[in-house]
Amino acid sequence: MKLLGTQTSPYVRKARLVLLEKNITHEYVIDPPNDPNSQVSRANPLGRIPALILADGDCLFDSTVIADYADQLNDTPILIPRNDLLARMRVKRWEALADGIMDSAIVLRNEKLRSTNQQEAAILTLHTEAIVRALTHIATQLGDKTWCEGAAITLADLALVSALIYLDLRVAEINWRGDHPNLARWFERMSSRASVITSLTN
Ligand SMILES: N[C@@H](CCC(=O)N[C@@H](CS)C(=O)NCC(=O)O)C(=O)O
Repeated sequence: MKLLGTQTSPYVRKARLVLLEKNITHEYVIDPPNDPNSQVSRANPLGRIPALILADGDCLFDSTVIADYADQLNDTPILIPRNDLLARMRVKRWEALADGIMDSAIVLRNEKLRSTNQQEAAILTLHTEAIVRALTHIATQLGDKTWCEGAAITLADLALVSALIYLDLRVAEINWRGDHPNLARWFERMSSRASVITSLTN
C-alpha cells in the first residue's frame, strides 16, 4: 500500500503513525496536492491528504478511515478498542479533539498567510480560543497518566501528538507547554518513540 502525504500535514502524520506503530509495510510518498503533477486528486476526489492507495488500486481517505482500516489489519497493538463500546468511543473522542485542534490550527495558518489588513480578527479569536479550550480540557483529562486512554498506547495518543507537533510548527505563539506542564511531559515521552522520530525525519 502507498500513503500519499506531506511532512507537515498533521492528518498525514496521524495516519502514518498508525502504520508505523503497527509495523504495516507501506510506501510513503510525499505528494503535495497543490503540485501540478500530484496524483492526490485521482486518489481522493476531495484532493486532500492523507490518501492510502491499496494494492488493488482502491483508495482510502480520510485520516480517520485510514486509521480505522489500518488498525484492523493486525492486533499488534490494537489502537482502537474493538469490543468495549465506551472505551472505543473515548478513543475516537480524543481523536475528534485532536483533529479539531488541527482543523482550527489550519484555519489560523491560512488566515495568517493573508496580509495583516485582510485578516479577520473574529476568525483568529474564534479558532485560537477553540484550541486553547481544547488544550485545557485535554490537559485536565490527561492529568499525570502515561496514555490518553486506558493502559496502553491508542490512536488517541497518536492523534494528540500529531496535533501538538503541528501547533509547534504553525501556531507556536500558543504556549501550551507553559500553560500545561503535564502535557509537556507527556509530549516529551511520546516524542522519543521510534514512530514519532521516523515521522519527523523521513
Ligand atoms: N479531515 C481530513 C482533513 C485532510 C486535510 O484537510 N488535509 C489537508 C492537508 S493538512 C489537505 O490535503 N489540504 C489540501 C492541500 O494541502 O492542498 C482528514 O482527516 O484526513
